[in-house]
Amino acid sequence: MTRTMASTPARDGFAMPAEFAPHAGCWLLWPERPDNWREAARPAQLAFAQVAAAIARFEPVTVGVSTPNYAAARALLPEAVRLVEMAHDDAWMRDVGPTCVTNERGTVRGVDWRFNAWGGLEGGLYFPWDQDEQVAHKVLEIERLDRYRAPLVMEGGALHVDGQGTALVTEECLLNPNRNPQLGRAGIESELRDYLGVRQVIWLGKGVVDDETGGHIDNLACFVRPGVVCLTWPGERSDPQYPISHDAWERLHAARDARGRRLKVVRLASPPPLTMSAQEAAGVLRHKGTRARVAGQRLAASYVNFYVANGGIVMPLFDARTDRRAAARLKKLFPRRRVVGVPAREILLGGGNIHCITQQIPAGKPAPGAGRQARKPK
Ligand code: KQY
Repeated sequence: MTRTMASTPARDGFAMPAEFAPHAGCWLLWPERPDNWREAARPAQLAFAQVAAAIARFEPVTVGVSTPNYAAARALLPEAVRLVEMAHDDAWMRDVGPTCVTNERGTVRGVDWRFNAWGGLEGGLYFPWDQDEQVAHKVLEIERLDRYRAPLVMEGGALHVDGQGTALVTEECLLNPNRNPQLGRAGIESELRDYLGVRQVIWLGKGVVDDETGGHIDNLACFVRPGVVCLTWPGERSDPQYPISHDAWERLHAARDARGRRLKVVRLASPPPLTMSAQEAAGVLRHKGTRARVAGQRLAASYVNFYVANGGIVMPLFDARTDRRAAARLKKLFPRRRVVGVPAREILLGGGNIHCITQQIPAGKPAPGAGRQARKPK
């Protein structure tokens, strides 16, 4: 049994490791809802299966799928991928899965954030989201990891850490009153210190233009290693993304990390502006309460939305004009990892990308006696 701890990770000596630290494995969810994924989610399922297969080259992968979709998913996924039945509302494991923390002894525990579908009734993307809200707990049960239930509405895609005490977030997302209106900047920083075990929070301004999550950091910038941040950079100054990336560039250069270091910032050129076609939009079922998909809508495409696996980088491919350059850049940034590209337009049409659909479980060993005794049942 998974214990729900009455304390906080920081108090217990736990902190979130960086994504580039070793993993025990990776989790995804199966895309199913026809009001977010076109053509009853079939093209997205093919793309997710390719992502799962690519990550499975580097580390164990588990996919959560609803009961009616189990057989079809099993047929599309490689045998090496473990498939488990798990109810969910949509397929964004980064945001609905646990954020894992570790201590010096290698014990892994999970933070289970409150989830409100990126804004609840004030701009959230769908209703209801009660199945998504239970995903993190279920993953922790299956992984036999103890759990911290955080009081904060938060998504895994809204934060990055360097594993040495620094977190990277955006104001657009974390200070949006549709997440934690009772908390200001200081209150949110204090919760991040408690639940991620960080000492320094670096605030960027806005996220990627038209990112429906409300400015997730995982589409804008990420740590490549401690002291080095990779930032999405548009091709044209006239692009509305330009002032946003420029502002992030300036803030990153003005910042110090938890160890007092200045940051090196590396630009990762974005694909040219991409939009949803009329045919793509027409394939999505309209449903009251779910964000509509409209032809001509700009897609929040960013190569920063890659997944760091053990020994690999699984990156999205968007456009033949820019993919190769982005892959070469990532290869340079991660010289000891193999860069694998996966065609990701179908994931992008659903509002996110490879980083958003994955969640790593850090390597570690379970605490001796973990799960023998419940401390605070919920
Ligand atoms: O960016 C993410 N972490 C998730 C994207 C969610 C989009 C929902 N339609």
